[in-house]
Amino acid sequence: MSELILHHYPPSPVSEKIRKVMGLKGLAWRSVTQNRLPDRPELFAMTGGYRRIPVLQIGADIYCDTQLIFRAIEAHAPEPTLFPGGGGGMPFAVSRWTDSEFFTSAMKLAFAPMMDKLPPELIADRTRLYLGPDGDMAKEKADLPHILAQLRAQFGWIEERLSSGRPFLLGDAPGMPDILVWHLYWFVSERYAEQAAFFAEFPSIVAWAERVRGLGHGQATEMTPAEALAVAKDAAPATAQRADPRDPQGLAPGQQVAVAPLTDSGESAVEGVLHTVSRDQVGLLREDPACGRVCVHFPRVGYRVTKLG
Ligand SMILES: N[C@@H](CCC(=O)N[C@@H](CS)C(=O)NCC(=O)O)C(=O)O
Repeated sequence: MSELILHHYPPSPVSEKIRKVMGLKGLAWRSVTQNRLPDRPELFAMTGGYRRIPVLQIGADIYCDTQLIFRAIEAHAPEPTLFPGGGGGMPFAVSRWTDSEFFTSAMKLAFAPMMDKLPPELIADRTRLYLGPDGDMAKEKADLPHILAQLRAQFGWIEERLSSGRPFLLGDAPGMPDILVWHLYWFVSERYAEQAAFFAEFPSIVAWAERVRGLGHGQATEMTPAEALAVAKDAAPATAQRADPRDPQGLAPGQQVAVAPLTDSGESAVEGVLHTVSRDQVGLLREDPACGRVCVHFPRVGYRVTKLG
């Protein structure tokens, strides 16, 4: 069976979700450390320019966005499940909140107070990416009390849930909702200097976080970006063609399409030939001399698929 190859970088909170999936499932995986700024030629050759991190690679199948990476790893290694007690579906809805309003509040707290100590090009890049063309991190820094009020209320919902005494958000076993919240707890606790005072009013969260921390990250072995590219080149996409006659856009395998995020973040679209279409994902075939033929997978929610030609 092909190895799980995760393209990520250590301070990436969104990647921390997937590292924690590896821990929850006790998986062995290959770790490819990418640059923190988008100088990632080997990865872009495979994805066709998808800007974000993390990306999961299984042979010549490339999975973009954690929404889809959760599903890809669950399919690859079903036990222990990310959805204990039949808790599927809903965690993806919860992820729309954790990845948007909750993430934005945490991101502002992680970057704004520290902005003068971080490389200006990193601040400029992330401000554009997360806050759009009118974003202004200095303004966010001046607005810290408001950011804290927003974040405090949202962590408060989690405290309320955990104070029922169950060890994890779905009950007795850890699952995807724990990982969604963990990555924001981790982001704030790693970056915000006053984090201990901030979390002091959330004893159930602090105790839960130690349980989630204890799940670890599985067993990672490093691989270089060039080695990962060679893995793709030696493999063929393992995904079978799939059509969906009910697709509301009339998307069908064989069509030339572009896939782009819905945000106003200045990210470029990825182009390819549709190979799989379903209610919640699409897969595009692409060719690049560096990696041969690959299938690049995207979720539907949060992305627009446009037919070309
Ligand atoms: N919706 C994406 C968001 C990914 C994301 O924003 N990741 C951050 C890193 S934590 C990123 O790509 N930042 C810009 C970069 O690293 O180039 C997902 O769930 O995977």
